[in-house]
Amino acid sequence: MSIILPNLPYAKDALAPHISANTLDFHHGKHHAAYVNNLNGLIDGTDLAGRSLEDIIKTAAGDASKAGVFNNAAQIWNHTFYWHSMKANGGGKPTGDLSAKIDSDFGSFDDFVTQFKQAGATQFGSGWAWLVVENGTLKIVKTANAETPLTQAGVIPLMTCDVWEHAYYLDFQNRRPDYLTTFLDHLVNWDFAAENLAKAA
Ligand code: MN3
Repeated sequence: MSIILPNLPYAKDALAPHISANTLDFHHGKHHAAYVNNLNGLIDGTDLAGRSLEDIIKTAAGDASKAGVFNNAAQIWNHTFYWHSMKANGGGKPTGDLSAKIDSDFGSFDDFVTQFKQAGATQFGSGWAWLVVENGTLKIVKTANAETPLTQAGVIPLMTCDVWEHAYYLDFQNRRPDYLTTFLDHLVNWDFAAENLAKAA
């Protein structure tokens, strides 16, 4: 059984005008799809064929001979997680337990915003900014290229923002900080992050 490209959880124009249908057309239809095609080509006929995506990622992580498998598999997982980390009319402040936990673990929502933007803006080159829960405490982490918190013991991802240039260049050109601000103000799906936090408890 091959790894399948999941559909976007919303229409291609659902995030406009913040992220255009054109960006999602390329980002999901070309970039995400290419990782799926590449991975299936790499695992076809090997002992990784037929295994779950998460299993493939964890098996290939840290194995230099499986770097190509890891990079493509982790990018498939990261992108699917990123699509769910956004929604139409998202953004703003979370509510409930997640809001209270952000206040207690970061000091305030504004401190969280500052730290999340800082992580995304300072990830040199390509990568990801994440809100995670590590051993019960919320943290912001950044990862390079395809690296994912999924492989780190005790760390559970809650939501992520893709800071590879292909995520924002058509809509924001080089203005990555503006993309991060738009992500937090208009797109982030706090319901998804709250569900992940509830499952982590
Ligand atoms: Mn991407």
